[in-house]
Amino acid sequence: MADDSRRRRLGDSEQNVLALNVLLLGDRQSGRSSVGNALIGGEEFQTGSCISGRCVTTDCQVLRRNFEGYFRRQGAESDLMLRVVDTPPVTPRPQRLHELCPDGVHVLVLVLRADLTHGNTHLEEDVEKLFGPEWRRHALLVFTHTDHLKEAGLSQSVYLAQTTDWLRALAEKVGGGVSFLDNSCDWPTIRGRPLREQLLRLSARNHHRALTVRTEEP
Ligand SMILES: Nc1nc2c(ncn2[C@@H]2O[C@H](COP(=O)(O)OP(=O)(O)OP(=O)(O)O)[C@@H](O)[C@H]2O)c(=O)[nH]1
Ligand SMILES: [Mg+2]
Repeated sequence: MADDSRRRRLGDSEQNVLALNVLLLGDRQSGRSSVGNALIGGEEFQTGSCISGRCVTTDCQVLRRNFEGYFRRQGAESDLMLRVVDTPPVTPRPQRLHELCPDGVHVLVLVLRADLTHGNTHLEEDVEKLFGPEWRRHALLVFTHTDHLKEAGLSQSVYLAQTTDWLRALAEKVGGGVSFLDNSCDWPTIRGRPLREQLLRLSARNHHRALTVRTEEP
């Protein structure tokens, strides 16, 4: 566990910086890279459709963005430095994750499509192997493709009530709750704002402690 707060020199004064590592996980074409773009407020993660069955993201990629003076902490202004790790659809190997996030992961973002039904996968087991049973306190669920819900006239609460039992149970268990994202509208920086806030609140609830990657079997 690590607290990643530090200070950045700003001329004569010093500025607090809160650095958070965020890991995106989800099935192929779930919208992970689009969520990453919303979080960093850019278009740097490559997105698109699978071509000849090949996913767009084939290796982990880390992008960072500093949001200056993003929030106040203990009475002082603080930057928010997000380091977002995009992943291929298979759960990354622990060693690889450890290389990318030696200080651990503050927030796990599980990305799912709202326009598809989800059978119970090995997602929870895989994540537990990586981080141990504490992981749920650091996780939030993001449903993408919510434009399809709007088109179908389905509210978010009705959608959640109708979804599969395991997913509803997971939504209730994760510390950060659920977020709905329509990546087809707005600029990434605007679309990502509520998600950044949610992520920051979750991390604050965990006192900005990071989950360490388990590189050895317990
Ligand atoms: N309509 C709509 N399209 C979306 C939404 N989110 C993502 N997409 C589209 O879905 C496709 C896949 O999105 P990505 O963000 O690349 O998904 P991914 O999970 O990173 O995909 P892979 O890396 O190939 O597994 C892209 O064409 C996106 O533009 C959304 O909320 N609504
Ligand atoms: Mg991708």
